[in-house]
Amino acid sequence: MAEPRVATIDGKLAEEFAAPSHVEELKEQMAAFAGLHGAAGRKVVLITSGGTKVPLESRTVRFLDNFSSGRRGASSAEYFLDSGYAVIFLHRHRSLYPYTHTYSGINLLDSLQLQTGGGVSHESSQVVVSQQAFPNIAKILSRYQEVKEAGLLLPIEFSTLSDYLHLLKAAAQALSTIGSKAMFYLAAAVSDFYVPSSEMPEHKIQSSNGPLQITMKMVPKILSPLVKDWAPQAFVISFKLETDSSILIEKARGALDTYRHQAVVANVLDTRRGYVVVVTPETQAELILTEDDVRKEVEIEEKIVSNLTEAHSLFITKHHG
Ligand code: 9Z3
Repeated sequence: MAEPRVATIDGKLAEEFAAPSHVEELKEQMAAFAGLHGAAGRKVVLITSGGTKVPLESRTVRFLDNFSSGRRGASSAEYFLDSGYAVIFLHRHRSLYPYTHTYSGINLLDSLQLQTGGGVSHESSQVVVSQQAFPNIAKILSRYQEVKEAGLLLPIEFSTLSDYLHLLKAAAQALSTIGSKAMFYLAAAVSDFYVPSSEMPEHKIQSSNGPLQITMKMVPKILSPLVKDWAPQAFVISFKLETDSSILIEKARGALDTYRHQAVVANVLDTRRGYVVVVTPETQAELILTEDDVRKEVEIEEKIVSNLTEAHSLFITKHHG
């Protein structure tokens, strides 16, 4: 008899993907965070953000990566916080981060000035931030501090595909205690391919061996156990990225049919900052950033989050009210 699918994925996770050493500790932190905010009547969203690193050698010199900057996740986190959610921000190490993401392109040293106050020693001088170089810095800093003091943002980092898979499973289990109040917003760009640890060379692959040929395996579809077993009552949103817009919606619908979750945010690589489609089993909403929005510095994430938070409220009342 065929083994149940979940057992297969759990088995694969344990066998072929090394768990980060502190996964249990992080799971407890996430469970405590969810319990606290759930008890306070708050909804909790788990945002995944950034790309994944897939090592080609155990003592890793080389790895497969992808384009994702983490801006979608970082910016969305701010809008979720503004909508009253508590946020677990599961993000790629050094990818963009809520509140600081606006300033990611800025050279810090070009934006600061030294005021020496007449003395010669650097210790007695003051460093002044130019508000021109950091637009809206006072407002953003004050909001960041507010969020931090209220304990509304729990940042958790991953680097490799293995870290990501184990931490997402831990997060799903940790959030299962708050049922439909939990939302999963899976914006990270996760590799579809990997080299199992059993097949990975220990040392740096030698170029003296000639051209490199690698066979990669398919990454198990983590959405399946997440929806069916780990957090079956949660509101789950996946993202679908394509470069060919003609297959986008069909792919998004395919994912909904396969995994039976609540919505797919579909986007195309080149236009992802200004156009997405939120696809649900019954509906399809095009979200577009107009020229007027751009002038007013509205971001597409504001529209995505507003669409999904509304749908999440309806979901809670309808299914578990
Ligand atoms: C997305 O589609 C995100 O919107 C982006 C955001 C990664 C494009 P940035 O980080 O970009 O702001 O630079 N995320 C999911 C992409 C993905 O890999 N989905 C897979 C697929 O489409 C599986 S879930 O098959």
